[in-house]
Amino acid sequence: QKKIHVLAIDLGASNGRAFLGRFADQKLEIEEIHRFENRPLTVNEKLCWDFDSLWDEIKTSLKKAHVSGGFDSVAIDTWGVDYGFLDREGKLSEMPVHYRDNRTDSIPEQVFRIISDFDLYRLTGNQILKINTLFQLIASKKERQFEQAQTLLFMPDLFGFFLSGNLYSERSIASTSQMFNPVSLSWENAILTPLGIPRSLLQDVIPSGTIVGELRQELCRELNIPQSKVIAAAGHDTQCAIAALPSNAPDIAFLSCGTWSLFGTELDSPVLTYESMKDDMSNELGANGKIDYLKNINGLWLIQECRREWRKENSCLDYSEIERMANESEPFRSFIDPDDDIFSSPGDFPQKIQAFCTETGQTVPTDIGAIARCIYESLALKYRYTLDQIQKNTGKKHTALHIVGGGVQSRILCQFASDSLGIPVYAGPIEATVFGNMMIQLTALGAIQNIQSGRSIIAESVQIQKYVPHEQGKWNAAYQQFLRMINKENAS
Ligand code: LRH
Repeated sequence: QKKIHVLAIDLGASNGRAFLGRFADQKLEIEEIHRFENRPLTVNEKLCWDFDSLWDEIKTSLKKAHVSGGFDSVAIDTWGVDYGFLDREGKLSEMPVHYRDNRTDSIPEQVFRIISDFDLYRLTGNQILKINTLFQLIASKKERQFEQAQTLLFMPDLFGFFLSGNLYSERSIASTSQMFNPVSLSWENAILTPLGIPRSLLQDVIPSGTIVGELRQELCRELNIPQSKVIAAAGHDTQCAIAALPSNAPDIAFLSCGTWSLFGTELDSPVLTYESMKDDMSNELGANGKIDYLKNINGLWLIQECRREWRKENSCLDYSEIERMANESEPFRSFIDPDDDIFSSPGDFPQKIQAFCTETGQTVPTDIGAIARCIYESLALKYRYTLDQIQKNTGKKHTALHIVGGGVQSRILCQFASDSLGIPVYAGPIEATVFGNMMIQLTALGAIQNIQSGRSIIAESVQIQKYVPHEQGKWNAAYQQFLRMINKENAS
């Protein structure tokens, strides 16, 4: 069989990476060819994507991939919800704003006066989060950005336009927007019209894994590379990661673990009940057309932000050292709700965690180990809270959890997840987003049949680490303590 080369470019919260995949004889080998920073810029007091530098890095990735053996196709994925506007000439009309900017702080409440939260949920299935595209768009509208804008493109589609010159809206990323109906698989006019969002801004939606065109000729000339196909894989990084679950067992519980913790399971149809909305569950479209019924939980962002602060004193502090200190700290002293609003924007997290513990009448963690332990335990307990909600809303029972993504490297978190849930955890692959992006490209190219075959190939080619639950009695007691804290918080 001829070798097929695919290039996956993944723009993540801490950095962007380009990987070249070589596929032959039903085996996929991946090689990292480029890594670069992806830091937000502050422009006019707004947190923005550093679009120009990212576009330069993408071009460097294309050149490096050419030198490393060339590629038949390329696909870009990014985090969900963010977008950019093109003007009448097809030029970027503003720097795309980063969802961590606080411009949407009071927007959801303003929107609920026109459409209730339950109507938004029933029509889109998206967990109501102030970062969702819909709320960002209302902020853009208030800032009069619509005046210049002719076209809205979600970030992976925006880079796809720069690569191919074609306009489209890939389905997985559209389904993070709170404007897309997961049943009719179309933009939801019952939301767009009353909120004054012109349908003409939005592109027609195409399924994940569509070949959208070829690299633009001028771009190939500029970089001195041959043409190759541009594919809309799953534009949404989470959906790439889920496509790479190393198992085809039914009713898998998964955790796509990185800056965010996306905890959920695959379903054939969405759950759009009031109870599901109250449980903060999302229904997002997977690359295989299934519904990913999941919760967005603030993930290793909490540790990343603490480390940023601690590094001001100790510039060498790395994650393994933080985990070692957490391991040596006393268990179950205090818990936070990882999704409390104070943890949504950056800045002095150790202090924020201490403030949360003070306000909830708990022991205040003072050193690095105690704060980190509080975070890891709280995340693991929030996973159990979420699994209970999922099982209640779907009537299904899950007997194992698959963890994929960078968080697989956090052994303490994988172990605590198993302990807290009382089920085995299978951890790996770390590079799930890249594997998934590539498998979806290979499906589009006809080299593999479907996502299911891709998952079998991944299961055979990567190492999976198994964790089994320990100390069940203690974790059950801790969960009761966590529930009391979280229910009190929700009530207040
Ligand atoms: C994870 C992720 C997640 C959310 C968030 C904004 O990277 O894509 O699924 O959408 O970022």
